[in-house]
Order: sequence, then C-alpha cells, then structure tokens
Amino acid sequence: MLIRKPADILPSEITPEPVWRERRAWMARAGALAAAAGMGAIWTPGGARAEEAEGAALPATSNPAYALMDKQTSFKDITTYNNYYEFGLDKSDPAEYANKLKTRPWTVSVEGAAGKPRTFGIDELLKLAPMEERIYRLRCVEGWSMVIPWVGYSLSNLLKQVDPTGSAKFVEFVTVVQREAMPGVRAGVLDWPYVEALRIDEAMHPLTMLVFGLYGKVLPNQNGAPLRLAVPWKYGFKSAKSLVAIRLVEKQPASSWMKAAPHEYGFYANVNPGVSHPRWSQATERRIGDGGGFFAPKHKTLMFNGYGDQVASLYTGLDLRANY
Ligand SMILES: Nc1nc2c(c(=O)[nH]1)N[C@H]1C(S)=C(S)[C@@H](COP(=O)(O)O)O[C@H]1N2
Ligand SMILES: [Mo]
Repeated sequence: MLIRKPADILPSEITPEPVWRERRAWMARAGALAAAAGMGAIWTPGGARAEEAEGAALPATSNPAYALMDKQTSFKDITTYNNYYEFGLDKSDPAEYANKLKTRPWTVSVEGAAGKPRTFGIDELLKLAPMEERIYRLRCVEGWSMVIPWVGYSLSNLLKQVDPTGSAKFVEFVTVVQREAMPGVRAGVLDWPYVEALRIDEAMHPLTMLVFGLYGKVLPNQNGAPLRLAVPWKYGFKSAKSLVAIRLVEKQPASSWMKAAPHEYGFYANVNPGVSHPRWSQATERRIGDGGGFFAPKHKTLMFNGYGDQVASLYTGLDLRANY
C-alpha cells in the first residue's frame, strides 16, 4: 500500500529497497542452513512448530444471513497471496515466513474505557461464542478481492464482556510484534505495531467479525493467526491480523496507514467505487483466482463492498468523500 502504483505491477518494482535487501540476506541464511542440515527444500525457517493448532479442524455452523453467493476463492490463493507486511511486502512473503510466528501462549487484553477490562486467553476466546462460518468478500485497497469463508463470531460478543463505558467512542486494535520472526518489522516500512481502529458503532456492528479460522480450519499464520478482524465493508487493511490488544478510547486513533500516508488512507476506509485512491481508480477490482493476470475480467466494485443494506445507515450525514 505504500506502493506507488496499482497492484498489477511486479512486486520487485514497488518494494522498498531495504526490504529486498533484508529478504535476500534472510534467504541466503535459510539456504545455507538448509544445505548444512541436508534437508533441502523441505526445511522451514520455523523448525519444529511451537504449537500444532494451525490446520486443525475448527467446526462452525454456517450462518446463511452472511453467506455470499459469489464463487469462493481457493484455499491455496487465500493462503499464498497475502498482505502481512510484518513478514515482508511480497504477496508470497507471509506464506513463506509466517511459520515463525509463535501463536501460543496468546492473550488479548481488552482495556480502556470499560467497566470490567481484562485479559482473555486464546482458549477462552475460542469458546466465548458459537463459531459461525460466514462467506465475506475482502476488497484490498490495491484493487483486488477474494471471497473467503471465515470462521468466528461477531466482535460485539467480546466487547460486551468488558462493559464499555459511555466514553468508549472508538476501538483501537493493536497487533503482535515478534521482531525475531518478522523480517518486515526489522526492515521498518510502517510504524509498528500495526494498529487499526473503528468507531464504536462500527465495532459493535454484527458484521464486524473476530476470525479464528477459514475453510473450517484454524487460521494459517499468514492470514492472521490466532485471531484477526474481518470488517467486510471496508478496505482490507482495516481487518487487522494477530490481535493482542483491543482498546476502548475516547478520541479517534491514528492507524498505522494514516500515519504512513494520510492523503491516501483515511480513518473510515469504506469501500467506495466513487472515491479514487489518489493514484488509481477504485471503480473495479480483480478477483484473485479468476486467471488471466493483468487481463482478467474486472468486477465492478460495489459501494460498501456490497454491504450497503446493512451498514449505510451508520454514515448518514457523513461526507464520504471528505471522510475516505
Ligand atoms: N497485522 C497486519 N494486519 C493486516 C495487514 C498487515 O500488513 N499487518 N494487512 C492488511 C491488508 S492491506 C489486507 S488486504 C488484509 C489481507 O488479509 P489476507 O492476507 O488474509 O487476505 O490484511 C490486513 N491486515
Ligand atoms: Mo489491503
């Protein structure tokens, strides 16, 4: 997203040089180690996994109220074409490096303007509410989209546990930093930790989902294990991965992207085909998996990513051009 051109340009042309340098050095180290161990291509930088959860079944009941009829993106595409800048800027970097992420032990602190702020363990969060499968469209600000069967439940289930007070006007989401495991963090790029935020009514909206899995399995690390957000009517960058803290606050927080490029990424980030990114149109999108690469048929981007019936009323009276 710091990139200066649309997503269809080769990553090597848009990736800041320090990230490439770090990536090359890392691959050289990994290659040398693999050769030394005689393990060749099957060697993984994470070595023995810290936990077995990834890939395990995560049963859920399909929620027909949230099932898009679009063709679902393949598991392979969803898990190999990712944005998780802590692991690098290439779409393939998260799948390559995120196996080093340690997802146990894991806690999420829900703090700030709340009557009963506290810390939740991941096992408690997995049992907090019934797991639902919801098929959501994810629209990246870069101009591509996917259709993903997420597993999780409405974030409101968790927020209600801590009794937000009247001064909780916004909710800030803080994501994990594991410097040793994250080449993108060591390279700079963004102001870490990756932080996102929603207005309290957006956060409490039933569509806003706390996600623990996809395609009926525990989330792969590259998709934001052990838990992430899915806010389907907003550009993908709002859906922060690997959450460690959720803060109820009075003032509108600045997200990492707002700090990095305030003229390009606003607080609201509602999908809006009528408001172009300063460097490209948002009128259409490329559906990952359609084939054809650059020449794939374009899909029309829908206002609020197609969720207008559910969410448009949240923005009555708000100028969505000024509040992009
Ligand atoms: N912590 C963190 N969360 C993140 C990002 C990131 O770089 N770091 N990228 C965002 C962006 S730009 C998008 S489009 C989605 C991509 O989610 P996916 O890789 O599961 O499709 O994650 C979002 N959440
Ligand atoms: Mo994105």
